[in-house]
Amino acid sequence: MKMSFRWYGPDDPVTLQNIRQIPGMQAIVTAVYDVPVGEVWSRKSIAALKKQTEDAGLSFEVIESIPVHEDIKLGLPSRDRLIENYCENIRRVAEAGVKCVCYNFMPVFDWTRTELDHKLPDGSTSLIYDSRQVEKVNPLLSDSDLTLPGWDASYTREQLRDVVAQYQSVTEEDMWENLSYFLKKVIPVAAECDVNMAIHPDDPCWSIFGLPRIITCEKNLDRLLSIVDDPHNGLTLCTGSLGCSAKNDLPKMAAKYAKMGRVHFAHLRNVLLTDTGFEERGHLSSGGSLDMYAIVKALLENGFDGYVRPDHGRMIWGETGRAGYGLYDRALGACYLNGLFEAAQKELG
Ligand SMILES: [Mn+2]
Repeated sequence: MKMSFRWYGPDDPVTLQNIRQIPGMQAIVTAVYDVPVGEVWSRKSIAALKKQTEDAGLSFEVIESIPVHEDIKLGLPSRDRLIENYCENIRRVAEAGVKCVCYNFMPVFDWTRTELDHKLPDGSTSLIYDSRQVEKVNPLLSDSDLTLPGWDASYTREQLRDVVAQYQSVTEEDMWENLSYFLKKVIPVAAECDVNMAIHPDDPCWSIFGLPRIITCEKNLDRLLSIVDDPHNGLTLCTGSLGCSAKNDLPKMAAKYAKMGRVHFAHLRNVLLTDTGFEERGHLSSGGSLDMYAIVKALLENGFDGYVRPDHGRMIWGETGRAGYGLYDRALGACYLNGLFEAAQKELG
């Protein structure tokens, strides 16, 4: 297991020096943010990130993410050029020593929450999802005042309406076809560069606003892995995203996919399922609905040797900043996960 931490680049209020001081920290998870989605990353930007990371004593081996342009997910004719750019980005990060690339195939919205600073009983704040709020929102109505926090600010309301409208005729089967088209071009390049592609599950793992979402459950993960049966076509096991649905048995899925050698990256965090959705909580098992130790043990028992990172943290101790991505609670999460891995390793002997 290689412990890692997401860093949003030089503008991130959480510094590389902060991150380095977390016990057991080895690698940084980052991305180039200075070009629009779909374009080729400059070697200069990649090299600068690598240098900053390595100067801080951390390794530059995981990218999260190289985002997939909407035209690829929609299967538009422009996708061939965009997929070629995507492949070029894989080649370029591989040249810089990157071993693992996290990405997702969610239409329009990377993740959806209804509140980013929900106050928990202990006074900390976290991200929550309440289906009653989501049901009130219709992104197709551009004059609606209702929006959700965390929506991609690079879209105007009209652009958002238009891109959501484009998906109205796209079925789940269409999404599978578009994902297959993408994987069949991208995975051979990743294999050639020995970069492990690690798809992130949809968050939450069900359809919202009528948008087709397919990376949601065991059956669909099986299908994804079979599209290109190559170890470079793998998963980011995000327990918080898959764990939003009680139907997903996370220890079982961790065991199964680790055994297949397809878990390259694990986002390990807890969620508390509620009657109307879920709340993000601290990482500890007793704080939420997931048995984090069972998940870690299942990974280790089945030969997992990939990257791990704590995922969204609460805001604690008065910290402010990017929702889910403060320093303190994620650092506590990393320490807790280190403890689970140490215990599971000793138990296995
Ligand atoms: Mn995640």
